[in-house]
Amino acid sequence: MTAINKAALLASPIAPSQIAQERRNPGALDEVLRGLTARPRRLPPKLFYDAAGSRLFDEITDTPEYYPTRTERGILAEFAGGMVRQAGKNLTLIELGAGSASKTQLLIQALLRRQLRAEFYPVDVSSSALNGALASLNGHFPRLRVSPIVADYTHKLPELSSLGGRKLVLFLGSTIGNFEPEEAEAFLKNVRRSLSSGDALLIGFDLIKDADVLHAAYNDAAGVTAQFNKNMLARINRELGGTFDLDAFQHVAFWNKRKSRIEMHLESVYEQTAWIEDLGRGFHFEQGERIHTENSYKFNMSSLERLLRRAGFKLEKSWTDPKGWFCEALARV
Ligand code: AVJ
Repeated sequence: MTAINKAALLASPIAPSQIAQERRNPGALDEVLRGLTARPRRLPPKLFYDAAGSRLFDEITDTPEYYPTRTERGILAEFAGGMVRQAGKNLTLIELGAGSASKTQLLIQALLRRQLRAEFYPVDVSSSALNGALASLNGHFPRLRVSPIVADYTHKLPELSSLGGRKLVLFLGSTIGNFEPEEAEAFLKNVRRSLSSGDALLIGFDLIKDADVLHAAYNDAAGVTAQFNKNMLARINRELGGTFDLDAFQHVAFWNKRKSRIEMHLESVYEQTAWIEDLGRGFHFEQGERIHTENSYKFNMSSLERLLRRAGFKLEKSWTDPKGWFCEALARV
């Protein structure tokens, strides 16, 4: 058994220890404490994605305002064949931040038209999202072997060197936009180091566009994004014994043109103190004080090409939609 298969078994999404972990989460304690005592206050976006948060994100992708997912799906639907052909023969797929892997099916389909069998290693922090991926893929693709890996790939990438075939790492959905520019570069350097010459990366970038379109995508009329943002606090309540009143915080999202990013914050509606039992302390908020929960960086062709080059990749080919709203880039080690 290869190292990665062992890891996949150990990190099995149905391990009882992980069910217990959804109630009390010591791993998150340190980051929550550091973030809430920092000025300005912040919480890391990966805390969005527990079972409820992953479900809410899927709901966001169905809102009429949130264009990235359906735009990227359109690009994949049209060009998946060309993408896997460009990547090369005998591919093994690894997807970082796979979530429910719904867009990936388009690439898998295209891949299985070119090769008899394939292996797919979806990696995600959310075991419930991976469970969904596993269930939908296993029935659909008998020639695909799926080995899910529950891991925080932002801290440590799974060991890829023992995998056979030419590796194609997928990093879809513009998740790269959640990293600060220097973190994005360091992260992609890490990915590069775990690959061999000839391996490839297929990465999705959300592109800079009209400010109103960007703003609406993060302020949907149905309020799903607001709920998603507040799930961060709901999760602290559930997992760390917090007393955050979700009605006492307001969802704030806006386009920061100078920094080329959407910012999301939670703003205290009035002066208040929230307690976190597992930290044994309270946190005082002034009226209007914000917790910065997410940045979502947007790119243009030259900024994405530069990022890839600095990380040691060569942009080989890219695909976009008719409006030029989203870009799928194939980069080679
Ligand atoms: C999954 C990081 C790409 O930044 O657009 C959606 C997350 N945040 N709505 C994004 C998100 C608010 C999303 N990414």
